[in-house]
Amino acid sequence: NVPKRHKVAIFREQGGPITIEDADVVHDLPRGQALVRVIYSGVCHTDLHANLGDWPVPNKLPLIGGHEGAGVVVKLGEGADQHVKIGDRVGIKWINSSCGDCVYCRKSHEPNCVKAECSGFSVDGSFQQYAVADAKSLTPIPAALSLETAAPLLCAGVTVYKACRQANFTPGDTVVIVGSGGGLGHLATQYASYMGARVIGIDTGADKKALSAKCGAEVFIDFNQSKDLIADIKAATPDGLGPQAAIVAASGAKAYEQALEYLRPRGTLVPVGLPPNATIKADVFWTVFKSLSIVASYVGNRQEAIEALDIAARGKINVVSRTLGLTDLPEVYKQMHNGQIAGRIVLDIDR
Ligand code: 8ID
Ligand code: ZN
Repeated sequence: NVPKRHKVAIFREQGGPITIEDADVVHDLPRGQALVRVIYSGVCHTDLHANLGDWPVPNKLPLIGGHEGAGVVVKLGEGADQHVKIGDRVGIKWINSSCGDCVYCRKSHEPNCVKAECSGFSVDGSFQQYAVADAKSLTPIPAALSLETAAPLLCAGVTVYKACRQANFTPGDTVVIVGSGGGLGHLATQYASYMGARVIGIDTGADKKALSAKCGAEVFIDFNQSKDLIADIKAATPDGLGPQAAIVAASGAKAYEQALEYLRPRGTLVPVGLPPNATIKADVFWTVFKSLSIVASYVGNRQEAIEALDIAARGKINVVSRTLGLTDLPEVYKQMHNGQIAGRIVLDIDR
């Protein structure tokens, strides 16, 4: 009882309009693939980068975006039953498939797989009612999480959970979350707090200030109001030496500018946000003299996805989202572009 036609949100050229259209449902599933009835999908800033085409890697065109899809398995390709069953509640994350055999997959670095396919980028994603995905790469959604709550965890949650794990802090250390009021940032603030960090949130505006506090940030600094960000951040750490780590989860290049300067000696910068045409400038003398690390973090593997959702299922993470309809996607991109979204927007795919 899977229909022949369904609703999709699609664009045909970089920067082109998003249109809601009827399209054929893929019924002929390749080996190892599953058909997922998507119920909700989060909207990540990456989806906007893909629409605008502002990254140096090309995406598929025309493209159905989306990579925070939560739904139910409705059909299986040959062999997919080794991984999921019909009726399973599953998530479609950014890594749609990885080969499993390359040197990176063998070491569990699935995001770096030489043949990785990305949902809503190199293959069609979750902004459609029926999406095809590699069965072994689907994330099981724990019973304690609604599909609506699980959606933002499938990219934003997994990504910042992994970033926190790579940030080299221990309980009691101070960690800066740059972009603490955004989709990734509000979850990073919570995962870092859960792991024992004292969080300084950086973002702008009253909504994002309130959200950062609600997510556990002890201090909030508005980057548009601070006259000396480096001094303000250092002053907010107990010994004045600066934070142990800075996780940059902002989509603007400015967010990276001073991070290496406010870190304490032996601190770690974790680049996560992906502003186009941005560089990280590291003064060689101070980087060496302060023994700083730069540890970039790119989504997570299947196990990290399971762990990120499990922590939320145990009530430790509060996803802050607002639900709109698939037809609202163009408006969501407008608001996202203008920095007006605190937390995450989730789309009800049937609306
Ligand atoms: O695996 C990865 N590395 C990964 C995974 C998922 C997303 C990377 N990303 C990237 C996205 O492509 C995007 O570039 O992370 C970035 C953030 O994604 P998002 O959280 O989905 O975006 P958002 O909800 O729009 O939040 C961004 C926040 O950054 C703030 C904004 O105010 C907003 O709240 N911000 C900006 I723009 N500039 C800032 C600055 N200079 C800043 N906050 C502090 N200082
Ligand atoms: Zn994403």
